[in-house]
Amino acid sequence: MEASAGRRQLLFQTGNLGKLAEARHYFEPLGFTVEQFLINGEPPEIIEPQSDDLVTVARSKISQGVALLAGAGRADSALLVEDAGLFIDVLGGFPGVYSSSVLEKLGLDGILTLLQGREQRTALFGCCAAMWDGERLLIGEGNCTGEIAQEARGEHGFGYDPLFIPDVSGADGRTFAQMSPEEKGRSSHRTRAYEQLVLQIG
Ligand code: ITT
Repeated sequence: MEASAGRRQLLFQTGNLGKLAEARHYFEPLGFTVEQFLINGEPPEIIEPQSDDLVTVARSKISQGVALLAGAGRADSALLVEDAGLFIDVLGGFPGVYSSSVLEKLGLDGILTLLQGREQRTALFGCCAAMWDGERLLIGEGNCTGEIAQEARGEHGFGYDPLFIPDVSGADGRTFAQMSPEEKGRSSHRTRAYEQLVLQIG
């Protein structure tokens, strides 16, 4: 891992600036500088495999990313990728690994419409984070269970946050988007996945 002035540099291969902000929030106090991985000023195009498993998708993203790093002569840099998804029980786990395109095409209102009249609204947010530390591939997984709100609420966060009420103590029925970044960070699927990664970093 590259280090400057005692801080380690971590490149995050993502096009999602909400994820980037949360990665910075988590890793920077641990002594990392987190930068978005860009090639010619753009996040590199990554082909996501057809799979209903976050780990398979994250592994594919990191191997494509490491090949790009190597092509850029930076194979010894540390690289982070992740794949996340919202799995709604009554919809058989939908949108799951399709969360990104479903959010783009149906939006939060589309999810609320699919759940109209449903009492059963339990869901799980899952995250698989994969890190290349310059020598080894590390995998961390994290989940957060909760339920889908009756309407979108809150201004913080990104993506599905206005719909997701985590079932953690102190949430008091608030969505992730109604919580500060610190509060979401205490219990999120992403934090749990990152915690597993950090345990493996040398
Ligand atoms: P990448 O470039 O990193 O792949 P992405 O936005 O495509 O970014 P994912 O496939 O991992 O990322 O995420 C699936 C969708 O779930 C996407 O629309 C995200 O905005 C959303 N999402 C992921 N983590 C979330 C979180 O913590 N809170 C709310 N929505 C989240």
